[in-house]
Amino acid sequence: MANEELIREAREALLTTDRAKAEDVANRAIAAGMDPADIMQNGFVAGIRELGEKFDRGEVFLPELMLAAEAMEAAMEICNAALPEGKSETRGIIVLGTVEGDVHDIGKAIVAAYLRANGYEVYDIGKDVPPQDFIDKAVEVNADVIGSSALLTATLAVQGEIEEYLRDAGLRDRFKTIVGGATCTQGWADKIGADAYATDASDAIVKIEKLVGR
Ligand code: B1M
Repeated sequence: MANEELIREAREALLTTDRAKAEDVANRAIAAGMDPADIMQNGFVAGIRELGEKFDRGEVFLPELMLAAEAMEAAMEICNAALPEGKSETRGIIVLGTVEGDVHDIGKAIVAAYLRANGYEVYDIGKDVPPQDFIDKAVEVNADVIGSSALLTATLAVQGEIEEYLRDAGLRDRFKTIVGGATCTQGWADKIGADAYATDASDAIVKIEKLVGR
């Protein structure tokens, strides 16, 4: 079956919040030798974003969003497991989390999987994480980079708080920072003084590679 057809089915599975179909399409795409990043980004991510736009317009409601998130997580698990193994020597240590007040963790999980597949040691500290916890973990594991994800306009400010907490603790030069998430922009990253902003998981790899300089 052509990749375009599988991509269409993946998008459709998310739009119809059909978890079984999402799993089935993900399995068939991987079995057909499709790049897991391709089916993920162009199929499932495109589908859930389209559903988000429908939610914004009042055409679907929270229960549909929750069901779509479940379907997305199931598909993501299959696609992430098919990503290539990371290299044995670590390219850098990354602490990654979704900021306090925000439970959107699908994008963050994709970024974590891509980083691992590209040879980074990732400490995924979860969702709804207070700013101080990012810093405590980074100190504990001697991280190179602190990465935060924020999807709500209301929670973007927490990414700025991470910068403030780092400055107040005299640790700003010890760690590089990267921010991302649907409502985050390069302008926002510049405003709060983050070292980098990434639009998606592939971009995160490129930006983090520059940050760690390895
Ligand atoms: Co919510 N939600 N949601 N939601 N949700 C959005 C974000 C929204 C844009 C939908 C909309 O209205 N169009 C909107 C936010 C509006 C705003 O603030 N501007 C919204 C809202 C309003 C809400 C609630 C307030 C709804 C309510 O309760 N009335 C509520 C808030 C809960 C909370 O967090 N406190 C809520 C709840 C939920 C669910 C729980 C139902 C579910 C999340 C489940 C989960 O994550 N486990 C959910 C979902 C699924 C969405 C949408 C539809 C999809 C999010 C997603 O998974 N996208 C979303 C619409 C949208 O994003 N357009 C929406 C796919 C994912 C792969 O993309 O996360 O952007 P994304 O990650 C990308 C890049 O952004 C980037 O790489 C990733 C991979 O390519 N990236 C990084 C992300 N983090 C990065 C970090 C990096 C680098 C790159 O470096 C560290």
